[in-house]
Amino acid sequence: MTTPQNGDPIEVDAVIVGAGFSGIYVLQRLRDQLGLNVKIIEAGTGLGGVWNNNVYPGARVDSPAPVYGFAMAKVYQTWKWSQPYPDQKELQAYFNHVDQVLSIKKDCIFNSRVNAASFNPDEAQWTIQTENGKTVRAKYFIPAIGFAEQQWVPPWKGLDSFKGTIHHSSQWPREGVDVKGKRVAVIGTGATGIQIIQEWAKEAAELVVFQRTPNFALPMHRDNFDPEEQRQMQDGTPEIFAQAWETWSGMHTSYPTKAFADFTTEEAEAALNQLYDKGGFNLWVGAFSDALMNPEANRATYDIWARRVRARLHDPVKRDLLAPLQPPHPFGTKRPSLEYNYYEQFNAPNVHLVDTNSNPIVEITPEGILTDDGKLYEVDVIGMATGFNSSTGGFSKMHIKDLNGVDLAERWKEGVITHLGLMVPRFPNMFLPYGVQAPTPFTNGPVFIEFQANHIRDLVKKMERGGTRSLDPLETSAETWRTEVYALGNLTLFPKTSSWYMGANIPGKPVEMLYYIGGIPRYRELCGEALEKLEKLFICR
Ligand code: NA7
Repeated sequence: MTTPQNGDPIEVDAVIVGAGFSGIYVLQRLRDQLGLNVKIIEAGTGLGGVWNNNVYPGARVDSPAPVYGFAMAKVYQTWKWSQPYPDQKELQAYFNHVDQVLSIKKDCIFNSRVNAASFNPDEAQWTIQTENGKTVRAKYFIPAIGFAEQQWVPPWKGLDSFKGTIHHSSQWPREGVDVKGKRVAVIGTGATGIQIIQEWAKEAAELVVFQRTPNFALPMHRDNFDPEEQRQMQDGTPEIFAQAWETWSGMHTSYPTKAFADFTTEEAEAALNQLYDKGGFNLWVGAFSDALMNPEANRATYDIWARRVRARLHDPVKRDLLAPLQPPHPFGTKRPSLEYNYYEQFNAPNVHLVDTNSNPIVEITPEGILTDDGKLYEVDVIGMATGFNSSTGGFSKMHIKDLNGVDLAERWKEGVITHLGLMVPRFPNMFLPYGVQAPTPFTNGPVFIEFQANHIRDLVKKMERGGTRSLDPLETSAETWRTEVYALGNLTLFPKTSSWYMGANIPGKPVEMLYYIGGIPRYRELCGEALEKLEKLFICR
């Protein structure tokens, strides 16, 4: 690495943007296994990505330990998880542990947001700039910004006029928000909304929940591990990772092999009830191999879910809104969340539910939230859990330019184009881990990212050995990949639902299958084939 003089650019081999799981994995692979000079540029204050930034009440991962973690022995052998579903504080401590073991922070530039990147084909170099005036040059450019970089707040009239405070989940004050004795509202009932609601319902004087679509939430069994369980888990971790590596989603779980038609009604109900009781994402994974493709199998799954949840709710109006008899969309085609006592909270007299599907929010006034029926809900604090412009949104402010100066955001305006969700034609030497058109949100992130980091390492190694200065996929390779992503999506029920998987939560965003549903093992095979056929599928210069 060249030592910069008075504002000269920093020169390295690779620049990664983001110090979450992806950024750390890629740094470790390129730096420690290939010996490259690598820097991470991170907008936040520390390691962890969303686990450093998302400090809203109740923030907790819904993939279980230890498989939601790094698979390096020196990391897991020296760390004990205290909870099956670790909360944000434990994850933050975990990332500090990761730093102690892997020495990550020494190669990070914190508090710096990338706002421009362009590739010079003559020099085969990326120039990356940050808002605070830093310039870094590198052969490889790896935006590892996750899928939740760009928050979404519906443009309601009057947002700025509110006299109380509004906090989006991704920009929560680190010192917390005291809601004791206050009237509060939560807008949105995705994974985030559910976590905030579970906490605020216990503390606030009145909580008003604004729900547009019910979340088909599943039980999270989250009692802390005892020392014996911790020891057993640590001993079993290598095997758990090895098993997770082979599954469709990178989770340590088994997948159904029998279709719905192979079950009697009684057998199907028993299997579904068992999965509901088991908790976690087991019911999402399903009792039937065709649960996400066959409307009948899907409906049977929904009916058991609704029956179980309805039994937990006392108020008939809330019951019909939270777990209606008719599903508003096929089960599992919006991401189900995990809940602990979400439904029981609605039995408390201070927790109110407003259906914004039939009665939308029309305005935020100085006093509170006004709905279409003219009713004003007066509150002191609003928790905005309205989600993200997933995956593509985060690139809009990075101004990444292709060989012809075309912005990536512009390139994707009419629909995403990538090869294997990892590279984009005309953006040479740029890799997008945990990105769009990859299996990303259907996977347990760390396991999937480990594979992608290995694949990036292997591509870079091959380039370095072969003297390849720049590599980007052919347009035809990317077109073929998009066709594959769409075709697989169309075999499922996902396109029937307006979800962020389809880009449908953001007005004006093209509605398309944004993620690859073929699972990690198949995706891995395809990446392996691509590595073998570089000259056929890529432009190698
Ligand atoms: P999500 O899952 O996108 O949830 C956003 C929620 O906000 C969802 O319930 C939306 O209802 C609701 N929403 C969005 N816009 C509106 C408007 N205009 N009016 C009313 N309600 C609205 O985001 P999360 O932060 O909960 O979770 C993101 C991911 O992070 C999650 O899946 C995990 O992987 C971690 P809708 O369903 O669109 O009707």
